[in-house]
Amino acid sequence: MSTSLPNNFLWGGAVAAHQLEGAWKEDDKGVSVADVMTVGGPNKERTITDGVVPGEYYPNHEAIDFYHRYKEDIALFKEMGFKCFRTSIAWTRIYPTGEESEPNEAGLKFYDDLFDELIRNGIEPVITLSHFELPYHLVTEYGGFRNRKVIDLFVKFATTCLNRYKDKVKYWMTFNEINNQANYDNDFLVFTNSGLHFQSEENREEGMYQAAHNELVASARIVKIGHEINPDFEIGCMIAMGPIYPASMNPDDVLSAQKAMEKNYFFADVHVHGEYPEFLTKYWSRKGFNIEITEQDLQDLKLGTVDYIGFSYYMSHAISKKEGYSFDNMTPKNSQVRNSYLEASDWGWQIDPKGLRYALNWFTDKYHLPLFIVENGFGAYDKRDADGQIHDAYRIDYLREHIRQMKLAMTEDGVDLMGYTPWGCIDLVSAGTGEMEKRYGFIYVDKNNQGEGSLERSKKDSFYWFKDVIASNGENL
Ligand code: P53
Repeated sequence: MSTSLPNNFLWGGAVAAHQLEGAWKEDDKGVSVADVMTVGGPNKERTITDGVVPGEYYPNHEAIDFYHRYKEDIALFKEMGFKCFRTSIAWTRIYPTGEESEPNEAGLKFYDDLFDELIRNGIEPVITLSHFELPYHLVTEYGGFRNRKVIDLFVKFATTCLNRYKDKVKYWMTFNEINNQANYDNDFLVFTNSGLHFQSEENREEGMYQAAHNELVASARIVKIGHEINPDFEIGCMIAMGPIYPASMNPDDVLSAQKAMEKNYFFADVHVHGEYPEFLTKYWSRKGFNIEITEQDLQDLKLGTVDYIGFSYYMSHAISKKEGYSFDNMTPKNSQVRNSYLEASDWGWQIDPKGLRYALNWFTDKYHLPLFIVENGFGAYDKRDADGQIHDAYRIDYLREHIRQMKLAMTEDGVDLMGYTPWGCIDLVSAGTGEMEKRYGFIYVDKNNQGEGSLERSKKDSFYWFKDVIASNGENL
């Protein structure tokens, strides 16, 4: 059968270590930022506690116990026909505090076994080096990525991984959704990206830019080191993409949307071009920010530009310029509006399949690099029907419409797309809320928001649907 997608298209699924592995202390794993966050809800933020507090419930500690069940889960991925599987390496399994001089062999061995099992099943590992998993020790000791010392510690960790798995892993990404922290008002986003825990007198925005700079330098150094270790490596960045539309044709709204896009996506400019865009350095000086950037940093950025752009896509946003706000003090919080053309999920995420086509074109026009959709999906409450099955037609609808737009972007617009890995292919702990019941999976996991359940796995309707999508290389939707 001739299909519109290339034969080597990477269909698969995506997860992150801290959201499914559990075993938070096993084999000398250290405490990570994910281990000190409680459970929240649709309108309730997770609480970041002062270390691990007895009596609190931390959903990531056990998660779905993938650490002990990965063979069973990989068998299900294989049954669906996955060509690849995206996960991350938990930094705290390899360097429990981040500061050890020698890596923890038990942690390294776990990922050897995991990658071997994937490869044995014909599934290519796609690996994120930093997915909201900073050692908590580096928060209390150094204030997270604001401190330059953490650049070296992260490069050490990444270099250990790139060397160890150089013959098992070809596709890498450095920092997951590095641009989430552009929303510097949000405690969760700056904590998970960079381990930032602000005191009230600090300038949050300036602190965020410093941490982001340190990460961009670390990323560039890792790209360069990676290519020296194995020239066949494909090393990408990872951007959270939600296009920001103008709420109206009012030129104020149009310009506001453009400016908001710049502030949210300059991270990709630095990853791809190896330098800061002019608008940002001008913005910093207008605001009186003093970001420490050395001559060596500028060289490092130039030498470590990425091979591809990985990105997540869940929703789009709309923005309207409000009276009294200038471009410089607009934030998503004070200027975002609901898009009346779109429906939303139970968590208020606006469903916009065409926004995915828009995003693919936007990235292509701007950067001319291969793209990889490494997250997309629909978080929803699932219920067992009278027949005991989970009929998740809403999830299938969401994914089908997004895949349709993705195909149009490839066939009609000529976008160069490497693959598509829906988020949370097996139910896991939500990053944003810590809930188990915000589900994305093709595979149901029996566990609730309070941590009760057998952890038993079962197939939803979407499991059989996605299997057929992959088998037909995207033709049977
Ligand atoms: P949850 C915010 C906005 C868009 C994506 O998110 C985000 C976030 C942070 O929550 O995160 C990514 O679990 C992230 C995953 C996460 C997934 O999207 O809040 O890379 O770790 O689980 C979905 O529904």
